Amino acid sequence: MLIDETAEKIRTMEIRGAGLIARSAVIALKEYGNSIETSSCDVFLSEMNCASEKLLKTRPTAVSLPNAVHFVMKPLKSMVSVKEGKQILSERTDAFVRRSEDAVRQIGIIGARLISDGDVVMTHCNSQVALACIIEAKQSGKDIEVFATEVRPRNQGLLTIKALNEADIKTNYIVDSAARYFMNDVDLVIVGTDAVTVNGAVVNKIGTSQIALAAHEARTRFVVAAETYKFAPRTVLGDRIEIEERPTDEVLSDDIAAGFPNVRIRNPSFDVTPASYIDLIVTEMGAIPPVMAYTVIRDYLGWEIDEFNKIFEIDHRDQE
Ligand code: RUB
Repeated sequence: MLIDETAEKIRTMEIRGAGLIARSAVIALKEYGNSIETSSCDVFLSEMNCASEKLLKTRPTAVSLPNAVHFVMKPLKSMVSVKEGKQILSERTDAFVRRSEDAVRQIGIIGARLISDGDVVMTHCNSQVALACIIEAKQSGKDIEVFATEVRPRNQGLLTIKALNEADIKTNYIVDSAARYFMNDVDLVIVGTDAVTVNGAVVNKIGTSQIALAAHEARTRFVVAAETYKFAPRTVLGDRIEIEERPTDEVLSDDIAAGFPNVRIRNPSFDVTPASYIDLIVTEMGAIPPVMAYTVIRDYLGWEIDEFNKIFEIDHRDQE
C-alpha cells in the first residue's frame, strides 16, 4: 500500500531531507485519499487520519512533515462530501508541493546573494535548499569553492559532492572532524535545517552545532537556509523538538558491537544550534535574524490558534 511504502522509504532514508520528506508525504496522502472507496465523510476522514499518523511517526525531527500533513489535512474537517474531500486534498497537496519547490528556488536566489565572488563556502549534510544557494551563486557567474563534509554515519556528503560536481563547482570533500581545521579558509557556512524553534535555534544533521561553534570562534558567518514550513509552531506552546536517535548498526555493525558488551553505542541524527551562533536564516520571504522566528511562525504559518483553544478548553473543564 502506498502509505506503508512511503512511510518505510522515509524511515529507512531512501526518501530523506526535510523538504523531500514533506513533499513525498503529502503526495502519498493525496494518492491514498483518491483510492479510498467510500461515500462516508467520517470513514474517509478516519482512514486519512490513520494514514497521516503512519507518516508522522517515521521521522520525528523534521517539522516539515507535520506542517505539511497539517496543511493538507486541516481543511478536510469541513468537507461536505467525500468527492469534495478528495478535491480539497488534491488542491492542497498540489499547492504545498508548488509552494515548497518555489521556496527552494526563492531561497536559492536570496542565499546566493550572500555569497561573493571568490568566496569559500562550507556545508554539512545534504540539503537541497543550502545547495540551491551555492549552485545559484555559481550559475550567476561567481567563482566559488566549497568544503563539503562526509556526514558520518550515513555519508550524505556523497550526495552533496555529486550535486556540486555536476554543477562544476570546485569542491573539497572532508571528514566531519576536519571542519575546524579548514574553518579559517572559509568565508561562509551554509546549511539546511529540519526544524527552527521559536527562539531561533536550528535543528539540523548531527555535527552542525560543532561546525557552528567553530564558525563562531573563527568569526565565520553561519547561515541557515530554511523554508517557512520548517519553523515549528508547537515550540510556541512549549513543545521541544524530538531528536531522532537512529539504529546503532549505522555506527557499528552488530557483529563488531557484540565484542564490546560494556559499550553503549549512541546515534543521534540531529543536534541543536543555538540562535547566538546563527547570523541569518534565509527563508523564501527573505533573510531574517534568528530572533524573528516567532514572527515567521505567527505570520506565515498561522500557527495553531486552535491548539491554544484546546488548552483553554481543558483548563475550563478542569475548573468545572
Ligand atoms: C538531512 C538534513 C538536512 C535537512 C534539510 O538529514 O539534516 O540538512 O533535512 O534538507 P537526513 P533539505 O539525511 O537525516 O534526512 O534542505 O533538503 O530540506
